[in-house]
Amino acid sequence: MKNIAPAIFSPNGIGDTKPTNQAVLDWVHEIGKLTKPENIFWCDGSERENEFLIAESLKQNVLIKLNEKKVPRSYLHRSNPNDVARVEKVTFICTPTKEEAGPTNNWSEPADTYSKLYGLLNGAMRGRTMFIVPYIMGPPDSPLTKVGFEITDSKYVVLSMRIMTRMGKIALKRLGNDPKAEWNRGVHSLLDVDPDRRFICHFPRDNTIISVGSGYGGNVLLSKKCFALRIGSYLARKQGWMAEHMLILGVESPDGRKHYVAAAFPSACGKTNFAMLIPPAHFDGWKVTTVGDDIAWMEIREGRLFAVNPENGYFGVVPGTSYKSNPNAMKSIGHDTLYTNVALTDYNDVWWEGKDGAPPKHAIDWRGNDWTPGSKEKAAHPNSRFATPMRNNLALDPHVEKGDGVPISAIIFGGRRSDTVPLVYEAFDWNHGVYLGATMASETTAAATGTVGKVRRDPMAMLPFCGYNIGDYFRHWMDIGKRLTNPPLVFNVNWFRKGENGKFLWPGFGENMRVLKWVIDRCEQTGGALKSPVGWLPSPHDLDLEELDIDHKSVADLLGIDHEEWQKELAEHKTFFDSLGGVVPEELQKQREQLVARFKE
Ligand code: OXD
Ligand code: MN
Repeated sequence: MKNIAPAIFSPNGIGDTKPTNQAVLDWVHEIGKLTKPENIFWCDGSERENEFLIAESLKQNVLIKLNEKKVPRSYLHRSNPNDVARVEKVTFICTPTKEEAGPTNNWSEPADTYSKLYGLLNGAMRGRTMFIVPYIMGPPDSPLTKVGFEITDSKYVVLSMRIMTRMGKIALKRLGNDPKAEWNRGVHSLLDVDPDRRFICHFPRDNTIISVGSGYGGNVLLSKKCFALRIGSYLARKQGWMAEHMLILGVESPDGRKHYVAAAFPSACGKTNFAMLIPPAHFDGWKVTTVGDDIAWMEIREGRLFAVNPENGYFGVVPGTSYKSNPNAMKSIGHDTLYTNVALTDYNDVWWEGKDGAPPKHAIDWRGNDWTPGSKEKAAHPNSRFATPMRNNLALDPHVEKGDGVPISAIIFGGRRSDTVPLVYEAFDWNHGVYLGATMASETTAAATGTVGKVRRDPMAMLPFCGYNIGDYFRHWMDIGKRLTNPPLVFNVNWFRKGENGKFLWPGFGENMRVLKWVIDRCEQTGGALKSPVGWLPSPHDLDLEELDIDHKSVADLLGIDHEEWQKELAEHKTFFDSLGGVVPEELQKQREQLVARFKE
C-alpha cells in the first residue's frame, strides 16, 4: 500500500529536542514500539524547524505554496475528499461505565477500545516519521494552563499545531521533570485515511486521546476539540473550573469602560465573526477586541468568572469570510496562514465562495479538479478552513496573554434559528441562564458530517464536546453559579431569524454591535427591558437602532414572542429533556415548569 506520509530526515540540530521528563519518554517509547516509525522527530517549535518542515511538506505535496505577493508565507493543504469535517459518529468517550459518558456521547469500554486502537496502530508508522509535539494550552504564566503532547505521523498536524498552540520548548519548561505531573497524552496516526478505520477516542480518566484514520483538523489537532473541550470539560468538573465552547471578546466604550463577554454558539454559527466584530460608524469610539474565537477556560476568583483563551490561533471556516462579514479575519488570513480545502486560482491565490470580488474565470477546486463559475461543484469545500496565528488579528485584546484571564461580565448563548427565538433576551438569573444554555438549539452546519440545516438541541454548544454525562455537566454549571457572588448576566441571541419572505430580518455582522451594546447596558444597569415569559426582552427603543436601515415591522418581528411557536418550542424542550433519560437536574426541570407557567399568566 502507498505510504501517504513518507519519513523525512532532518539535519543535526533539527528534530532532536528530547524532553527530560521520564514519563513522557516512557510513553513515547511505548508508542514507538507499537507504531514502528522509521524515525522520531522531537519538535521544539523553532522558526528553523518550521522552515524545514514546510520545505519537506512542499516536496511531498502536503502543501502548495501560495503566491508570495498575494498571500505571503501562506500555504494550501488538500485533505482526502473523504475526510473534510468532524465525524461525531466515530467520536467516543471511553469511561468505565456508559453512565459516566452519558446519553449524548458515543461510549466505548476503555480496555476493549485500547486493544482495538492498539491493533490499528500496530506498525502504522512504518516508513514514516513519528513527530512528538509538546504544547501548552493557555497563556504561559496562567494557573489554568495545561500541557499536552501529541504524537503524530502528519506534517500538516505539526505545522497546524504550531499555529494553534504555544508549541515546543515552552511546554517542556512548563512540564518540568516531575514524572507525576499532569499532562495530556495524544496519539494520532493517519493510518490510510479510511473512513472505516477512523476513530476519535477519549479516555478522560487517563487524560489520553487516540485519533486514527483522519487528517481533518477537528479530528486531529488534538489540542482543540479533543483536549481543550472534551478532556478539558471532564478535568474542569473534577477540578472546579469550566471548559466551554465560547469566544471571548472585550468591548470598550468611548470613555474607556471595558467589559468582557463570553459567547457560546454552535460550530460555524459566527463565533469568529462576532469575536472580531468592527462596530459600525454610528458607534464611533467603541472598540471590540478578541481574546478568543472558539474556546474559553474559566475559573472563579473573588466570586467572579475569569476566562483565558487556551489557544494561540484561529481555525476558522473560510467560505463566507469577506470584507463585509469580517474585515479583521480577512486581514488576519492575508498572510502567514495555512489554508485547507479552498480553491486555488491560476495566480496561486486562494478563492472561496463568498470572497469579495468576482469569482476567478478558472480555478482548481478543493478536490484538485478544474473549476469555472459554471461548475456545479463548489470551488471551496463548505467546511474549508484557515489556521492563522492570533497575532495576525489587528483587534487582538491586549490582555490575551494575561495569566489571570479577563473578568466576564456576560455570557451569551446563541444558535441559528429561522423562527421562534428573538434577537436577544436576558435570563432572570443564573439558573434560568443555565436553562437557556441547556435548551439551546441550532440548525446544523457543515462543520460536522451529516445533514445540514436540521434543528438540533446543542446545550451550551457543547453537544459534540462535553466529555462526560450531560446531566452532570448541567449540575456543574449550577454548582459554579452557587460559588459566584458576582455572576455574569446570561443572554440568548439569534441573528438568524427570518421574515415571512424567507429573508434574514437582522443585518448581522458589524450591526450585532447594537445587540452587544444592549448587553453591556444591562451589565451596567442602564439598559431598559420588558419582562416576558422567556426572559427580559428589549423593547425597540431599548436597542440603539439609529442610522440602521430596518423597518418597524422587522424590529417587531425580531423581538416578538409568538405564543404558538413557543408552545411547540416548550414541547421540544420537554422531548429533549425526556430523551436524556432522567439525567436532567431537578432544578432545570423546575425552570421548564416555570417557563410553561409564565406563558399561562
Ligand atoms: C470548530 C468546530 O472547528 O466547532 O471550531 O467544529
Ligand atoms: Mn468550535
